[in-house]
Amino acid sequence: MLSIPDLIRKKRDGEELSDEEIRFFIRAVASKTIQDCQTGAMLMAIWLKGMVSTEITTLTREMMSSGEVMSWPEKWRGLVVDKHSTGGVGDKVSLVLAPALAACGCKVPMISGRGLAHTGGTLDKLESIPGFNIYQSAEQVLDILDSVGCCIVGQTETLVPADRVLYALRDATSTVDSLPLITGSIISKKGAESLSALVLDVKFGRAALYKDLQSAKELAKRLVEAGNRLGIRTAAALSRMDATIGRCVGNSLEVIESLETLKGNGPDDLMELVSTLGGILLKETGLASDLSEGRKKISEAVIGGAALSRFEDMMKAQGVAPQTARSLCSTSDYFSVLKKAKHQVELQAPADGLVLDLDGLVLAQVLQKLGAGRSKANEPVNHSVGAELLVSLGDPVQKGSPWLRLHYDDPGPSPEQSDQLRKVLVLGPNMPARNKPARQPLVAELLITDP
Ligand code: IUR
Repeated sequence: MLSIPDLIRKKRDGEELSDEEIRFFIRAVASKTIQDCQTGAMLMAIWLKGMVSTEITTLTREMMSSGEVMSWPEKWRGLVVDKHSTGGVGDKVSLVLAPALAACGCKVPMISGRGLAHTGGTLDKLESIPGFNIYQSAEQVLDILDSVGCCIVGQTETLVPADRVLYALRDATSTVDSLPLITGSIISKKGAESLSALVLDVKFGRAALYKDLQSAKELAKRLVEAGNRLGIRTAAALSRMDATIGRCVGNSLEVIESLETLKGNGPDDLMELVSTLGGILLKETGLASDLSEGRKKISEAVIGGAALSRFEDMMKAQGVAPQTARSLCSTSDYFSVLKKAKHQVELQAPADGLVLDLDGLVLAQVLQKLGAGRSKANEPVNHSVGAELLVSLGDPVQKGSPWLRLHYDDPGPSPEQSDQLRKVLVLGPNMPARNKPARQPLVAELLITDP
């Protein structure tokens, strides 16, 4: 007879748990027949002693099987894909990537999350569009994928219930940052989507979960391995997260930047991420023969307008009035549809110089406090709060010229917050172009397993 205290002791003493023991634990979690203190103790034992890769695979599989597992029509075999990002600042990749992949022939049941702490969430961004409904049943997802090819929705109650319980207790027991637990949580949800291929955007840098490339790579390897073991063709990109992705941060502003990108006017860094992540998925599904063809197909879908048209259809399928969707996709009068903050103020450069750094973490932290983000789950966010960067890394600026436009509602930034905002911009001496330090590549490494 298995007993929970025995399993906790075993892991506490650094022993490996068998498949049967992990299954027993996860079933007890999902059926709520285990006490929270026991789950918390097991989480801490896993945090302290870790898990070997066979344990992680079993944990992931059992978590996945704790709820509904989606199924797709046979004709979509090999084409169902998704992306997961470990969280960033200004990360609006999903809004561009999902419709671009759909335009290239993929089926994309993208299950996204909300923002927490300083990182933004795709669902919050989409909810700044009046009428956009992120709650869609499994049948509705199937219908939307059939007619449009992509949808972006929240996690349903029935998908991976064990993760919901474990995640809340990890938060309460300081065990969020455990490789086996992160891997189980992320990959079990992707497994329940019955994906053919998955790409992970694992970020590193000051505004990322992991600050250095090495630890981000450790996580990426675990995720790729767990995904592949569930039968999903899984690859990862390690991308830098120090400044912001694109120039806009904040929910409505990021929707605007995504729409501009879908109209062919996107910033280089966002386009690079979208085409790399999308290119990997097209290669993995066989819709492109290699990464470079995949990248090209994704860029063409974005630049040529095919992705914009899918985005418009997706909005309509997810509850946005046709008139509203049309207006967002055909004009640039975005604030006739999206809510604009009460105040806009421009910050001016304190001196002449070259933009050496833009601190995405500090910017995101101030915006979060001004209402763009939440500090605990389920808090509402103010969709119109945000900021537009008016300069990019490496740009020369002149004293007094505007470098940031802040959008805020009352009460505005406190004197300390204004001080922090000024520190986002780091200037260095201006210099001739040939002496400028080379920009670090946005995508540092790819982890792609060849079959
Ligand atoms: N996102 C998830 O889905 N699970 C996790 O554990 C983390 C982020 I950290």
